[in-house]
Amino acid sequence: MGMNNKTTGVLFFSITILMLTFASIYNWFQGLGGSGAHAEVYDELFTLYWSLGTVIGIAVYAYFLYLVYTSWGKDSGEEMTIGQSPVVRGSNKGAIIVSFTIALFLLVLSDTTFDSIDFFEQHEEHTTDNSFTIAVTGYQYYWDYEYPNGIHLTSVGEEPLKIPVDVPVVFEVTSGDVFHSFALPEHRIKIDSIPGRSNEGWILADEVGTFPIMCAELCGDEHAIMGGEIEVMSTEDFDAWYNSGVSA
Ligand SMILES: [Cu+2]
Repeated sequence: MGMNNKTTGVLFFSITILMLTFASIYNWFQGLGGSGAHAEVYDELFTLYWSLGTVIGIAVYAYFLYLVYTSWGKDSGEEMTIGQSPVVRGSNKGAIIVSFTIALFLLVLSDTTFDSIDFFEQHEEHTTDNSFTIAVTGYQYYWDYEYPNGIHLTSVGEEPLKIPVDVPVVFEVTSGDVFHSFALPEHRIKIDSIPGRSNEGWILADEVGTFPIMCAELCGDEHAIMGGEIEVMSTEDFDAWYNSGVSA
C-alpha cells in the first residue's frame, strides 16, 4: 500500500503549519512593538503562552508524523464487531507523563496570568507622589480628557492627550453615551468606557513620543475613526505645559 494523494496532502498541510510556526518565531525576534511598563509584563506573558504553545504544537506534530510513518502500509488486521471492547493501546506511563506536563504548563500559565492581572489592576501599588488621575469620557465619536488642575482636552482638537514620561498616570474612564473602550495599544491597555460607571487603569510610559489612542468597542458608524494620540513628554516639557494651564 503506497502513499495516496489524500495522505500526501495531509502531510504537506501539516508541514506547512509547522513552517508557519517558525515564521512566527522569526516575527517575535523582531520585537512586539510595545512601550512602557505594561508592555513589558504583557509581552512577557504573550511570549510565555506562545512558547508553551509552540512546544505543545511541535510535540503533537512530531507524534503525528511518528504514527504516520511507523504504521505506514501496515494492516492492523483488526475488525471490530458489535459488543467487542477496543484493543487497549499506548502506555499508562506515557499518559501520566503527558498529564503531568500539561498540568505543570497550566499552573505556570495561570500563576503568571494572575500576577499580570494584579499588575494591571492594582495601580495603588505602583503610583507615586507625582502620579495624577486624568478623567477620560468617551462620546460618539471622540474622547474627552480632564486633568486635576482643570485643563480640558478632547481628541477632536489637534492637540494630543499629554502625559509625562516615567510617571505612573491613572485614567478614570466613563462614557457620556454608549459603550466605548479606551485603548492604548502600544501601552497594552484597554479600559471599558461605560455610562454611569467609572473604570480605572494606569500606565507608566518609559519612552518619549506619540502613540495612538483607539476606541476598542464597536460604538456606532464612526467607531473606526474614534481615536486620537497620546504624547509622552519629558517631565520638564510636561510641567511647563501643565503649569501654563492652557486648555484647548
Ligand atoms: Cu467608541
